[in-house]
Amino acid sequence: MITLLDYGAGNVRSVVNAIEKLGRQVHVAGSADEIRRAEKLVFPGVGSFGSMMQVLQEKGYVDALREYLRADKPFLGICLGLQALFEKSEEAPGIAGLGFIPGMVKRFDTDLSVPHIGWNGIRVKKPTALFNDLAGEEKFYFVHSYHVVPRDPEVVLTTTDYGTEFVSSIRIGNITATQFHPEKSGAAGLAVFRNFLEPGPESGAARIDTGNKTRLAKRIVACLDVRANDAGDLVVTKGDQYDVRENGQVRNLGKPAELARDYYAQGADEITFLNITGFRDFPLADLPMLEVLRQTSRQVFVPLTIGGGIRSYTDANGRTWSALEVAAEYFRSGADKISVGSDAVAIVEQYLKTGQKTGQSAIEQISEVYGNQAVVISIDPRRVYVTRPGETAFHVIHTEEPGPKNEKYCWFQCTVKGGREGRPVDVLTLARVCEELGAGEILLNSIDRDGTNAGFDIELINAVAETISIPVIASSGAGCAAHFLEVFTRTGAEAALAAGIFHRREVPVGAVKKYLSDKVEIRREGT
Ligand code: 1PR
Repeated sequence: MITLLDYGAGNVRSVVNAIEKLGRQVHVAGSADEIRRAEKLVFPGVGSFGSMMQVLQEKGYVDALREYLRADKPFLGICLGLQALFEKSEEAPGIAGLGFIPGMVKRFDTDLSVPHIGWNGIRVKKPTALFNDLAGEEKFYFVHSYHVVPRDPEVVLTTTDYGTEFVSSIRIGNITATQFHPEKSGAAGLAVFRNFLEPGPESGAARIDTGNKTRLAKRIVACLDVRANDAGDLVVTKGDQYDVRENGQVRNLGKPAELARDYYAQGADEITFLNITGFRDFPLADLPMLEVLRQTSRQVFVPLTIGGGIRSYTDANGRTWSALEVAAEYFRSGADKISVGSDAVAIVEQYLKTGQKTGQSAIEQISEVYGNQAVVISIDPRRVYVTRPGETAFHVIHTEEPGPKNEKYCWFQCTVKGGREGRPVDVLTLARVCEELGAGEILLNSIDRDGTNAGFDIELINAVAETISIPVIASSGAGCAAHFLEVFTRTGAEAALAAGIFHRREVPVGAVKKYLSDKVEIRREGT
């Protein structure tokens, strides 16, 4: 029996799903005694170091965990489950970790985007059965701003490069812990779980460190815009410049969970669901959408993002739900990240009025509990042309794509409610403030390019990527594989998202990856 330590934050669902996929049962520990009695313990940590240690203390788990670790029983820590083993973290000064491994946890000190999000490689430093059946070139999914620094180099199992070489997993006896997420790392991650659950003799396959630096892959994201059609069925749809109706009917391009599974099999590095009418309906009443997430997360082992309607609500019974509660329900159903759209614009407008952080906004609250990496801001900007920069107070760029009256300048206006309403905020201000409030990633759409197949808006993406240091997911307009190459070589985007070309099967995910494979760093699985 596998025991899972769930201290209440983040997505343990995906770890349960990965273990069950391998035909094993999981018992979720509900007390310190169950931790002590466990035979094999998996500890997936999500969120922030301080809040994790606080909850472990409150639940009385700290001593039980220390005893378990000292007994050298099989243990697999994941992400914060690795960091917890150390003495302390720069993320939460003054708060003690479990102190099982001498050393500390430090923030990345690099010019690259932080968090380090995406698929990166590992260099295996010592023999282990954990990577049996792997070739050593696989990539694993990382998402973190802090990394461990053990005092004793002997504990290092693998390292990874991201600006600097950092420790990406450790092993001491039967205690193993990884910074990367095996449960989100496709077939390679499932192999790691299998090797932990059924350890065989070490086969040596993936233990050679070639000395080559590992490289973070550019991510290809498949996006599924989901809503109920006029018959009430939840369907994947797709708009042209956000208009999803054709001859009066909502376009129906397939079933959400089925399409997500297909894209995973084809090698998509992430799947994003956008509940595009979530802004007007209470999303927790949308049980089919939660069910889509549950089904998908049982079969798709790459990160899942869900957006649409993440804000506070008062339901029909007068009960008020905070955005954090809405997000929590999505995380419980299998989401790894949530994306906030309309509410982010409202939050930023409020912030600009007062210049004060309140700690109460959806962005602050969700990132506090689940970590910055779990909060994506989905922006729906539209170009507004002007003849000269001083004509408006918003951030203006010079554009090579003149407006209808040959205007040479434009700004990018944020919209809400699926592009239906423009707001007095420009995209650069929105992205900057959201980063400050704790967002971990920007999903940058473009209403002008959406569904046009005309390519990504390079000017927009460059303007945003140069303003912030968190990763940007370029979105809208992909019409062919070359557009992905263009966005990766001409902008600092870390990921590129497309919808229409995948749904219409014009260019499958695998074809995009094949085209990119000798041109930019990508994850090869599924191609
Ligand atoms: O405002 O927090 O409730 O979130 C609503 C979410 O739904 C937002 O993320 C918003 O972008 C999205 N949304 C709302 N209405 C529409 C619509 O199309 N009518 N879809 C919509 C936005 C944009 C992209 C699309 C890319 C790629 N979809 O994500 O997938 O443009 O398309 P392409 O490759 O075919 O060009 P809230």
